[in-house]
Amino acid sequence: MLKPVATDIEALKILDERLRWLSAWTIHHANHVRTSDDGLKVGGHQASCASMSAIMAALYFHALGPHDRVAVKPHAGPLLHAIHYLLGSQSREQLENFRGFGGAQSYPSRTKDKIPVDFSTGSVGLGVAITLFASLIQDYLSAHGSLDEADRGRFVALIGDAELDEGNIYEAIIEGAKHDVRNLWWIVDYNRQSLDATSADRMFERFDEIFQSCGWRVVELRYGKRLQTVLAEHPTLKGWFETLPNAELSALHYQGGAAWRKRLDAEFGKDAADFLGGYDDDALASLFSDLGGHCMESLVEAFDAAQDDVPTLFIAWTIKGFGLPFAGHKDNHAGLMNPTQMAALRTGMDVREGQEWELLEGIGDNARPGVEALIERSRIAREKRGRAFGSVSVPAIPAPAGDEQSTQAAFGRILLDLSKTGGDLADRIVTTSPDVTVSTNLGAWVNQRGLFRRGEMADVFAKEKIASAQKWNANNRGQHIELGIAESNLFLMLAAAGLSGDLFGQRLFPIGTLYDPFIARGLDALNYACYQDARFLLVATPSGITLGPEGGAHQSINPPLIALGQPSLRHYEPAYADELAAMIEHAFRLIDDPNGESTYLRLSTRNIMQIERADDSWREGALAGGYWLRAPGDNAEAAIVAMGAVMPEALAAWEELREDVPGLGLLAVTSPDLLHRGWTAAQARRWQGAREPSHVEQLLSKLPRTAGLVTLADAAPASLSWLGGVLGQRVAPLGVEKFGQTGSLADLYAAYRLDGAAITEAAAEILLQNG
Ligand SMILES: Cc1ncc(C[n+]2csc(CCOP(=O)(O)OP(=O)(O)O)c2C)c(N)n1
Ligand SMILES: [Mg+2]
Repeated sequence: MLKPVATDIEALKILDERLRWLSAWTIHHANHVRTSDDGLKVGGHQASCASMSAIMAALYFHALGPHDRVAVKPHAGPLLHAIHYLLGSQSREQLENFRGFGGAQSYPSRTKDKIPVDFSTGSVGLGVAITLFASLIQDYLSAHGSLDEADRGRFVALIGDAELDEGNIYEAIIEGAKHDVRNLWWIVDYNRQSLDATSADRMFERFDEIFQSCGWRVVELRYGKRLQTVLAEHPTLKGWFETLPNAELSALHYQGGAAWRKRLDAEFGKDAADFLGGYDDDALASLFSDLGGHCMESLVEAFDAAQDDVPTLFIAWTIKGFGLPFAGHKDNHAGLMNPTQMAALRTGMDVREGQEWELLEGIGDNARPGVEALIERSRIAREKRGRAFGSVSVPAIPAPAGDEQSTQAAFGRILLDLSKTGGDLADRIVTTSPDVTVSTNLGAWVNQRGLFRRGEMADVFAKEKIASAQKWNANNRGQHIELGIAESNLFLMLAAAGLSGDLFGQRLFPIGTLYDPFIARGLDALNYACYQDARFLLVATPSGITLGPEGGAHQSINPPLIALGQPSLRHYEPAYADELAAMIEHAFRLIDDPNGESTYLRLSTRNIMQIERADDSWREGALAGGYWLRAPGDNAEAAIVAMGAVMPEALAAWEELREDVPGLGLLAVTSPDLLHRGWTAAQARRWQGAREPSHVEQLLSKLPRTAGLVTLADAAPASLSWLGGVLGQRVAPLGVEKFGQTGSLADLYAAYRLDGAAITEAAAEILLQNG
């Protein structure tokens, strides 16, 4: 990093003001200038942007290196667009269409924005924590020899102070401490205001302690240089200033110089007279607004001083809405300047009417060369990076042998085989699990490939020759990253590892395992990973009441419905080991495919008899969401439609009923998610003239419209009952609608109506209705 010279500081201050202008103008334009057809409020956060324009100017035009990656707090999105506008990587057209269809997005989006966005943000807290996991992945890649020292960077999160209430941040720093995380800068825009109000006082001493105890350095930027000097000369004033509650401080910032004067006069009387005599109202307001987060000298100095790799929390004091008419007002979060206020700001910033979008408008001739030079120097690596895809060859993955198997055990075997066979794919797999590595059958893989730690960590039990199936030496070549029990961290880890191709130019194949019911625990982080198109394989096992004796708290019910509604995540639920092997192979291909996605496998601990296959014709259907395990006859009156671990009940019922129900078929559904998507996509295509029916339509058209479907899943019955809507066939849905409980499979299947008797009754009902 180049050392700033005095003229750079001046140029940075000018850029700070340009960013404040451009972000405010972009939002104003979308709300007040662009015509609106629907009368909907467009919105935007002028105050949240003004609060951190200096911080972002100091970062992007001074402190950031070409390999640094930044998560920007969602409501500062317009500042990021303004920065890229100045750098030449954002177009005026995109800014004019801010929050419009296809325009610059409200909150930074990796996939939808045209500018390079390192991490999408929106759901506060998650953008912060993903930087920590990205840094871990950087260390992982370096340790594995896949990333040159020169290509390493720092991970920066720009955080709103109220964002620090999100618990996932603390889960992340605890995990980070275990892994000696480094190269992080988290910068808090400490404007002491949230969305609703001013934030709680004195929490910051606590935040300091929490971060410090996790190994972080905390740097507080409370005062700008001017205010710091003045307060140093007036210790009593300083003492008073530092005990002002957040709400009072914000109110004074909003009210301005006259209010400061009145307040100081009331507080200190004659003692303040001399001091106050030295300032007019504007100067007084400006002095007390000189907080650290608005002072370019302080910011540059602090960033320059933190060049080692110690994770650092900067607490930069700011004023929400700094320099705008609603600065400090507690209601300013979504506040928008009206046209008169905007015109006043424009004049105040020397922006000529009609020249609002001019890049360097209002910058005097003397200052221009300095500003232009700074922009030029910062242009490195600002173009949107190409995403690394399609470079890894995925070998065929054979099904593990065995007449009786569970999908969970088969998963463990498949990974063990991969670890032994080796090759590029196996070397690029990184597994991770929130303290359920052993119970999700990853143990054998870890025995082979080891735990990842930057430093060597011996397995004490193995060294002492104490018998154990798990031999967990840890070193920097290990391929399993063990996490504490925090499912949100699992998904953030998968998000970071799943972006490795984009972030580091090196594709990883991340596999995360957890118990199916605990998906809900990290759901927003899972959605967040999918939202930014991170690629991974999620293996959720065990699932459903099929878990039996372990009971209701561990028996999942609704994850197939979650998956049905989750974009960019494909749900597969295999019954047999060969289906599972095909799905895993396919999931690996999808990870490395530009048009691919992530995969969620819902597995079971139930050992079931494997099926004899005449050929491979089932495979294509299984990967597309379903296939006829027992083809229906002509004019069949009914079919059993079953998914996953309850397939033996479905098969047994099929055997029992097929004589009474002529032509009875058995449809094995492997992905309600894919069937549903295909169905709606085919409908949409039909509007464009394409007639090709979807996979589910083809499957169900083997039955007459009058046929009935008995659907069966160890999950919410709505996972499959919608199938009746495809061709209008009648449905009798069987599934789990109440919380599970302990019991043997026979007891539970009978109580929850997943057994042969229930299938027979459901079939009878449908046939009676038909008759
Ligand atoms: C998980 C989540 N909950 C709620 C919101 C809505 N929201 C957006 S910004 C915000 C307050 C942010 O305050 P702060 O972090 O201090 O940011 P500032 O605008 O003050 O910089 C809230 C509640 C959200 N985006 N994400
Ligand atoms: Mg705030």
